[in-house]
Formats: sequence, structure tokens, C-alpha cells
Amino acid sequence: MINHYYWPTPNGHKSAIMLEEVGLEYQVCPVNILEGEQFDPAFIAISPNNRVPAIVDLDGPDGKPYGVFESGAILLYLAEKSGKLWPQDMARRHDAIQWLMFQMANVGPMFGQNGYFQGYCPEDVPLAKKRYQDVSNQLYGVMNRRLASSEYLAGADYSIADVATYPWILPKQREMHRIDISTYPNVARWADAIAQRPAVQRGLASLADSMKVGNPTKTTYDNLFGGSQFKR
Ligand SMILES: N[C@@H](CCC(=O)N[C@@H](CS)C(=O)NCC(=O)O)C(=O)O
Repeated sequence: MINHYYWPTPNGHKSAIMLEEVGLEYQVCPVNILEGEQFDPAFIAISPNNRVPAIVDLDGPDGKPYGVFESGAILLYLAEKSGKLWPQDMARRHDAIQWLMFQMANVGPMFGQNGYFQGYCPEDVPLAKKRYQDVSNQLYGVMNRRLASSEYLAGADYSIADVATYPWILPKQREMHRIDISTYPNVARWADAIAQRPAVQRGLASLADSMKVGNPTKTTYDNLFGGSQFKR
């Protein structure tokens, strides 16, 4: 059994989709980040940077409970444990790892900042909006060029790199990031194909109604971006 510490955000969707893809037994342990549950010491013991997602595999290595935080590390762990979305060929496996790292180091952090300045920042900061929108478009360009010659990000086969990236390309994310998907037809083709996968649909349905986007209250703003974030 795997405990999935989760809230339905783009990073949370990654492990939700992966757990459905690989078919390992799991249970959802909601961590309501709007209400500040990510600051609970019991959760921080699993996820030291107070972020979802995290997992605890109750039947981990040597049969002992094993915790994993950081969504990319979770995808790698579940891929290795299940042998799924985990190419046996070394070059293919490292193709997937490279595009996973591209998502973790670029797409997630930069789109996240774009979303903050477009949707949450209490001040209008045009320079920051332009900066992160430009970087987001540049990253869409990288993916669009890759997907012109490759079915999926890591090659011919769907992989952990696609699982990591797709939740950041969902329509509601594109809207928040002010991305015109028609400019990136290969990304649109790829996203449409992934959206058809039943495991993706099941993963995205997990706690689907819980995340309110936009107009955060003072409490939710403090929990996500303000005082509560920085007081520890
Ligand atoms: N690099 C981390 C980022 C995780 C992350 O930023 N999670 C957000 C939700 S998408 C979160 O938990 N925010 C709560 C907080 O900032 O306190 C990962 O990929 O797991």
C-alpha cells in the first residue's frame, strides 16, 4: 500500500496520474494546502519543503516504509518499483530522465512564477508578467520543436516525462499562463493524445473539486505565498 499525500494541483496531478498508470495499490491522504495542512509537522517529516505531492510506500525497500518527496523523485520511484513507463534500454531510459529534469527544472518553476504574477500577485508587476510569460513561451517552443519529430517527449513511447509535463499544459493552466496553444500545434497534438488515456482521466479526477483557482482569501494567500510560508 502507498499513502499518497496529495492536493489536486499541477505537481500533485503528476503522482496521481502515475499511480493510476502503474496500478500499484494506494490510498489518498489529502493535504489541503489552502488551509495550511502542509505545515503540519507530521507532513513536514515526509516532505521537508512543505509541498505536495509526497508518498509513503508502506512496503518499501527491504519491506520497510519508505517516504519520497519531490514529484520527479516520486515518478522515478514508482517507475522503478513497477517497471512501467521505465524503459529497459539505457539510452531510452535516460532520454526519459532528461525530459523529466527539463520539466522539473524549467516548466514547473517558470510556469509557477508565471501563474503567480498573472493570477495571484496582489500588485500588478508588468515586468515580471512579461518575463515569465516570455520564458513560458520559450519553453513551449522547446517542446513544440521536440514534438515535431517525436511522438512523446522522450521518444516513441509515453513516459514519466510526459506524466510530469502534461498537468502543466492543461487548459486551465494555459489560460492562467496566457498561452495560445494554436501557436504550438505539436504540443496540442501531444496533449490531446495524453488526455485520452483512462489513467490520466482517473488521476485528474482525484479530489477534482477541491482546488479553487483565483481570488484567494487572505488565509489561502498567506498559506501559499505569504506569511505562513516564511515564518518557519
Ligand atoms: N518541486 C516540487 C514542487 C511542489 C509544489 O510546489 N507543490 C505546491 C502545489 S503545486 C505546494 O505544495 N504548495 C504548497 C506550499 O507552497 O506551501 C515538486 O515537484 O514536488
